[in-house]
Amino acid sequence: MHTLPSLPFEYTALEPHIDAQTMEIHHTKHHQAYIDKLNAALETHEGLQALSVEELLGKLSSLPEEIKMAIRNHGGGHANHSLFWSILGVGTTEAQAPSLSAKLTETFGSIEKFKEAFASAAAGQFGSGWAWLVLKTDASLAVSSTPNQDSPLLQAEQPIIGLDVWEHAYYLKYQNKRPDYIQAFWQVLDWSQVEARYVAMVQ
Ligand code: MN3
Repeated sequence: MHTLPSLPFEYTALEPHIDAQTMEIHHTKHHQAYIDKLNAALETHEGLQALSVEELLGKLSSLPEEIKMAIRNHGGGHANHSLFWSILGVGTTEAQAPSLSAKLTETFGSIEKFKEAFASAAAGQFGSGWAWLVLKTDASLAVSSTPNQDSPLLQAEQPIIGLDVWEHAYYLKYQNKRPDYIQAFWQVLDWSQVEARYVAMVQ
């Protein structure tokens, strides 16, 4: 059984950038619903119950047809939100991500140019979805976006930073102003966590 991970901080911790009510509903209702539906899909597939959600997404094409869509949507939702919570925090800067910062500067020209590319992908994702910084199989970094709950793992890309741009992630505070929410994200991104993710991937 997949279970809801607890947040490493209080629901109020990201105020005023992400409000407590949004965080609580997002975590206890939206994320929990993906987990419930993922578990329901796996109920009759005992052989798959021991796999992590990342393992399931990585082998989606070989899974039984009748659960592929559920794993893609609800397994993706579980993996994406688990990552999202883990990289949120307050009061850090890219100085706490020396290896990743160096690679971002090499790839995009500067941290500011990376942020512009990421914000553009997040703003440009039509409808619901996610913006990503991913590590590709050739060890290069790329900014991308995916619709719905599609995980970069479906393309064998490893997500380092993910930003939820579904309206449920920001509508209570930001309404239609998605770009303001995207800018606020930089205030609550925990660079030490994304550094740890990156280092674990490349070592
Ligand atoms: Mn969400």
